[in-house]
Amino acid sequence: MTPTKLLGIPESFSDHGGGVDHMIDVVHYFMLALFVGWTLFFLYCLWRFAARRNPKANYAGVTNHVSTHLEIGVVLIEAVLLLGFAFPLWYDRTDEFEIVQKQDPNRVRVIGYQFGWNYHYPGADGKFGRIDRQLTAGVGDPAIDPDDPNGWDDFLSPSLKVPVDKPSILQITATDVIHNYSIIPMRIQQDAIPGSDIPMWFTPIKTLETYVVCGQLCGDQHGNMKGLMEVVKQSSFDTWAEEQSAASLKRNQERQQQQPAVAVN
Ligand SMILES: [Cu+2]
Repeated sequence: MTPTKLLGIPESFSDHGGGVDHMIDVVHYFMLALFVGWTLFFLYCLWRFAARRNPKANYAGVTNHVSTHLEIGVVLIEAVLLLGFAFPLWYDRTDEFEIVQKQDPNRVRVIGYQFGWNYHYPGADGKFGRIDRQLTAGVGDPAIDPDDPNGWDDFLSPSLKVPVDKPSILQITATDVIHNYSIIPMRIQQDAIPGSDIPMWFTPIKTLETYVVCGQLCGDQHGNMKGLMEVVKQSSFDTWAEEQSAASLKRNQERQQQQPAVAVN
């Protein structure tokens, strides 16, 4: 029974999740060792310095350096945790991001708002339409420039759908206040900040249906920001994305035709 299991942390379903869980386990074993060690020390002190064993006060106090050595030991272990586990894990993630960017990942923009998540997919051309925050139609709007042809096949989704065994890069933003996009089963989260587009990435290793939540208290309905997430087979993801993209393209082309021709001189 590892600490992650004991604490009821949901199972990990991402490629890098095992590393995060290992880190959580190591920290908890260390905390357990500290707890047991300091408790024993405390009990020893109660016995060693009890009034009945020491009827006369000793003004010299402790003369050995055991506690100093213990403290140094704690500092060393903490340094090992930070330099030996946390930094390499972080380095791995940031270093691999460069590689993942070149591997034709699945890309999605995530727009947080009070109180929900909106998803913007680039469509069949793989290119997002130009984003212009001045054009926003309100809270949760992805603010796609309707005049940019790259955006005509883009489509929106009220839930997140990603293919299994393929890296997904999510660009996280918000339209009102700071939220935090958290996918606990993927062991990943990122603040959603108005005006910023911050990437986060992960590779799901199993098909499943799960939830995303908001990890930042953002208002009275914060608790309702639970959103559906589906990890599906690549083939069914492709079918879904193609359908959505084609429908969106058709809508946008019709809209384009309905618009009165602009006089060009
Ligand atoms: Cu929120």
